[in-house]
Amino acid sequence: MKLLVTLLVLQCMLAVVFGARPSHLSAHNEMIKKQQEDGMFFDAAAPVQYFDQYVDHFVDRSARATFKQRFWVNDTMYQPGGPIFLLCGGEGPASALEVAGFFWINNIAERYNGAVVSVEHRFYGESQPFTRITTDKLALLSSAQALEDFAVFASEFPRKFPKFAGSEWVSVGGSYSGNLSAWLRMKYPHIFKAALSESAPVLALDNFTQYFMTTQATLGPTCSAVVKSIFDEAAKCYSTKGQSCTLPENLSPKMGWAQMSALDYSSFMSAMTGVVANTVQYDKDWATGLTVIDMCAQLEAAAAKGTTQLHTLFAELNEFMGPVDASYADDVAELKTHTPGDAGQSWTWQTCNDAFGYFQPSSALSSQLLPSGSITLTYYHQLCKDAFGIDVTNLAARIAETNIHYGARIIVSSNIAFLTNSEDPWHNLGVLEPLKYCQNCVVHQTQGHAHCASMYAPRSSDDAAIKETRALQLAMLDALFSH
Ligand SMILES: *[C@@H]1O[C@H](CO)[C@@H](O)[C@H](O)[C@H]1NC(C)=O
Ligand SMILES: *[C@@H]1O[C@H](CO)[C@@H](O)[C@H](O)[C@H]1NC(C)=O
Ligand SMILES: CC(=O)N[C@H]1CO[C@H](CO)[C@@H](O)[C@@H]1O
Repeated sequence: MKLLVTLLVLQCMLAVVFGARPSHLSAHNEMIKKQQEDGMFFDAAAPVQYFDQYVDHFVDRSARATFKQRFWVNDTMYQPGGPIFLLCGGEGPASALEVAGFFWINNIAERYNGAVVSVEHRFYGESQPFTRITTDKLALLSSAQALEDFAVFASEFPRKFPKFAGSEWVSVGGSYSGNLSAWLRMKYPHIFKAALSESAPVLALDNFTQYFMTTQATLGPTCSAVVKSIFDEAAKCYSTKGQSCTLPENLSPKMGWAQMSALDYSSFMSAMTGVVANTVQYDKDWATGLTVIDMCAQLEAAAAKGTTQLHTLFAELNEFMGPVDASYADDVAELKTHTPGDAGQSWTWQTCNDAFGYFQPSSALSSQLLPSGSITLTYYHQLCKDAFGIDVTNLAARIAETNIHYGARIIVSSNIAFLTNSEDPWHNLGVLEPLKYCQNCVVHQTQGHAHCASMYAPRSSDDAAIKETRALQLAMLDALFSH
């Protein structure tokens, strides 16, 4: 569970990711109930369909096995010749929800008489090439294979559904799939005419210390200090081997403080950051039921009453993220189980093997929030090694290679919208400067919003900043499609 908190915070819809984990069903159900009350759930459910996808795109075509890749179509708004918006799956299960009106893309489709199609990413949800997964099979889980999946899907689709012949494709994605979306347009401009890419970390980075710096900035100084007091207490418990420690049992490791190794300590501390990091990342825009303002008000009020009250509240808040208790051995064991559909495992594999990095250590620069050295880069590197046998001592070199290969922030293309959000810790790895070689492209940061903010269906509470971000995307698409 914990690995979802530390590494998998790179998905637009947190609930869907958490839904994959049975141990958290109760928290998940609570959240769904809340969303239903907010009118965020939909009666219509497009039927699930399956596409025969190649397991390995890079071997001889005649030798290729296939697997069933899930997808959903909403063509309610479609008129012949209208564009098809392909929602690229990311690092979690996909569902009918994605084409039901949960996202703004349905309104866009309506404007251009288009269709919305959601395709699940290989190795996530039920789109599993193998029933049993071993490390050598995981080699087929890569962004390169995933991009081919989407390109092959879009090319073959009109053959399966002739009424869509002649339609042009627009790729759409947020977070990791925002990266895939932009990439599709850049790699296959003959298949994808345009791309919407929000909150995409286009820069691979091993030592992603800015994650907690933005988290800290979004919380603000007072709230950061309150949170820091809890983490400092944990640091004290660890360094004194529990001799001097006021944390209650539900904020303490099961193994006991005295037994903790440095790797256990990193594992534990990254779990401790769960509720804080996720509340910041999904603030307002995607209702987890807790906004930064709510959370900080509660934490500050509890802190004013005393340490015990603060610790009790923090444990309660963290409950939703799963028990804070964590150990390095558990992390490795969880990653080694190789269960198909285990998003935590698949995503950790990709960060190690696809050389994305995206690891989130504490640093001297985020020391207003996290004690220095509490979450180390060594911890993440060791996980790659112990769970998957991937030696990441040269990860920095491989990441440099990935960035050279794909250009990172130098985008030579057209018709791509790169959106970031100022409160989102991931914005640090996004496209932030105007692009010189990208025609009819949008580079824009929405102030005061979190991960994937403009992707969600419009609400009456939308502010001017979100409206502007939407208008910029429509202006880009208006130049391409009639409405
Ligand atoms: C398709 O999209 C429209 C417009 O958002 C929505 O009203 C409808 O319920 C959707 N249909 C399905 C099956 O999701
Ligand atoms: C990671 O980056 C931080 C600040 O950017 C730096 O202080 C630290 O030494 C780096 N760690 C490693 C292992 O490179
Ligand atoms: C277009 C794009 O966003 N590409 C990036 C996707 O992510 C990888 C790894 O972070 C980058 O190397 C690509 O440049």
